[in-house]
Amino acid sequence: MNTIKKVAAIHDISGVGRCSLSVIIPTLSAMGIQVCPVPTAALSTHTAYVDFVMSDLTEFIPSALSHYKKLETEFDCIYSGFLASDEQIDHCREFFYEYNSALKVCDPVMGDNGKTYRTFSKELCARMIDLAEVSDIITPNLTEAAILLGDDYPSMSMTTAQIKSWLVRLSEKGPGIVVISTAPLADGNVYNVGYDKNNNAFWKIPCDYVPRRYPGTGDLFSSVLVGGILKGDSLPIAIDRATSFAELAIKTTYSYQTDPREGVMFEPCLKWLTDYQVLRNFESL
Ligand code: PXL
Repeated sequence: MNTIKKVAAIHDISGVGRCSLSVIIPTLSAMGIQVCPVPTAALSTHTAYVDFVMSDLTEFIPSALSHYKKLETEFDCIYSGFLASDEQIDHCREFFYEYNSALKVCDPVMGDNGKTYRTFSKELCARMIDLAEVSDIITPNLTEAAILLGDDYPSMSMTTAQIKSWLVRLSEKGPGIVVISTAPLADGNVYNVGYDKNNNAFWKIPCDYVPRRYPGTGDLFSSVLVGGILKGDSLPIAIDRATSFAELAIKTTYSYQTDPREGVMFEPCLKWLTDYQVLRNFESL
C-alpha cells in the first residue's frame, strides 16, 4: 500500500530567490509527502528582482490535468499558489472540481506589505476570490486577506475583534479553514491566526519579530501548514509548526546578513521538519 500522501502543487518555478516550487518541493518532501509539481510559469528569478524573464505556462495546466485523469492518478491534496494569468483561476478550479475529495488549499499569492506583486493585474486579484470560494483552506497574508475582502490594508495594528471578523468574513465566502499570516495585533506582537468554522475555534501563534522581509517565506509557511494537516496535525499545531519552521529559517538567514531577495536559508533547517517536533505555542484567539 502506498502510504505517502500526494500533493499536486500548482505554483511557479523561480530559478533564483527561493520561493514557490523551489521551497515547496523540499519542504513537503522533508515532511514525507510527495509533491507533483504543476508549474504555472517559469521565471529566472522571483518578481522582486528587476528584469526577470518569465514564461507563462497557462496552456500546460489543463493538458496536465487531462493526462492525470487519463492515468487515473489520485491526489490527496491540490495546493495552488502563484498564478500567471486570470485563466489559471479557471484551470485551478477545474483541478479542484476533478479532485473534489482531495484537500483543496489555495494560497492566494498576490502581494505583501500592502502592495501587489508586479505581475498581478487588478483582474487576476479580483478573480482570486473565485478560487478561495471553492477551497477547504486558504492561507492569505494580511495584504492578500485585505484584497480578498475588498478592504483597505490596515494602517495600524488590529484589535482581536477586527482580526476575528476578517477570519469569519473570509470563511463565509467558502473555506472552512482560514489562516492569516503576519497580523500585527493591538498588544504590539505579530501573530499567525487561524479559524476553524466547523468547530468555531480561533487560534493565534506569536511570531518573533525580525527586521527583514524575505520573499518566499509565505510559501514556506503554507507548505509546512499543508504538510502538518496532511500528517494529521490539529489546526493550531499545524500553524504552530509552520510558524516555528518559518521563524527558524528567518533567524538562520538573518544571522548571515544575506541579500533578502535570495529568500530564507531553509536548507540547513530541514532536519527540524523530519524530526517532527511536538509543539505547544498556540493559544485561543
Ligand atoms: O512567494 C511568493 C512568490 C511566488 N512566486 C513568485 C514571486 C513571489 C513573491 O515575490 O515573485 C514568482
